[in-house]
Amino acid sequence: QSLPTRRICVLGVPLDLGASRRGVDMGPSAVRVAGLEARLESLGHQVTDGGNVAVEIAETRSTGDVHARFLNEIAETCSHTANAVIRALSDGMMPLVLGGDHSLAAGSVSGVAEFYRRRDQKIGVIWIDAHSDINTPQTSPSGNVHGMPLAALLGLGVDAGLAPLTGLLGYSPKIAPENTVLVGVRDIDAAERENLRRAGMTHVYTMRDIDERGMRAVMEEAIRAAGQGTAGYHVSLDMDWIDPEDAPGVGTPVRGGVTYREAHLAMEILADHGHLLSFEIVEVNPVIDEHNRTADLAVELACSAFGKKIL
Ligand code: 6HN
Ligand code: MN
Ligand code: MN
Ligand code: MN
Repeated sequence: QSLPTRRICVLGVPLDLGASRRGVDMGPSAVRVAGLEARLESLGHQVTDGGNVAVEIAETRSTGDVHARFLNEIAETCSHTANAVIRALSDGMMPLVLGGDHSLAAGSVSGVAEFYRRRDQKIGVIWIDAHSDINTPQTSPSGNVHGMPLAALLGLGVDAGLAPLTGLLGYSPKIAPENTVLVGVRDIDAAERENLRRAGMTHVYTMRDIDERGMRAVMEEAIRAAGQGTAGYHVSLDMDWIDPEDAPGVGTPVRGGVTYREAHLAMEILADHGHLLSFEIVEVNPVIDEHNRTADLAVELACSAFGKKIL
C-alpha cells in the first residue's frame, strides 16, 4: 500500500560534551553522509534539512562540576534544540533529530512536550537504549550527562544539581512516568534502579523481556503505554540498543543487544501504529565505526520507522 507522505525536518545536534568517549559529535554528519535525506525522499517523504544546532566544543570550555561535566553548556544546547524542535513542529514538520550524545534528548523531548502542552496535550516517550539514562549528578558513577536526560525529563535531580536540565523552559516535569517506556535496557547502575522507582517508572522492558516475550509483544505494550491519553509519542533511539556486532560505532557499547532483524521489526511496528510525533537517533560514533556502517544502519532504521516495507 502507499504510505502517508510526511514532511520531515532533519536537525543535527553535534554534541559530545555529555559522554567521556569523544566522537559522537560527528554522528549527524555520518548519518547525513549515509544518505538519510535521499533515502527518506525515495519513500515519498518531503525532507528539509534544518542544519545543526549550535554547540560548544570541549576544547574551549572547562569541564565544571565533575558530577555533571559541561552541564551548563549542555543545557544551553538543549535549550536551542527545544526551540528548533518547536519551530519544526509549528511549521507542520516532523522533527528528526540526529545526535550527538543522548543528553540532547533533554532538549528535543522538552521541545515536543512544550509544543503539545500549548495545545493542552501530553506526549509519550519511547526510550530505546541499552541504558536507562536516569542518573542524577548525585548518583552518576561517571559524571557524564548523557546518562541523565531521562531523569531530567521526569523531574528528578532539581535538588541534586541537575536543575539546569530539569528546569529547561521553566517548568518540570516534561513527561509522565505512565507514558514513558524503556525498551531493551541491559545496563542499569545500582542507583538508577532506585531512581526508576522514585520516578514512578513501571514500563521498563529489559533484554530479558524481549528474549522471553518477543519484540512484537514488547513493542505493542510499549506503544499502548506511550499512547495512553497522549497526542502520540517521541521515539528516542540510542544506537547502543543494537548489539555491537551490528552497531559497533556507538559511544557506549554493551554486548547482548537486539539483533539487526529485531531492530527493524521494532521500527516497522512503530510505523504500523502511526502515532509518531518526532524521532531521534543518537550516540552514533564514527571514530570507532567500521566504514560508516552504524550510521548506515541508523538510516535503514529511520526508513523502517518512516514506513519502508520489504514488499
Ligand atoms: N547513554 N549509566 C552510565 C552512566 O555513565 O551514567 C552509562 C550511560 C550511557 C548513556 O548511552 O546514552
Ligand atoms: Mn542513551
Ligand atoms: Mn545507551
Ligand atoms: Mn495504534
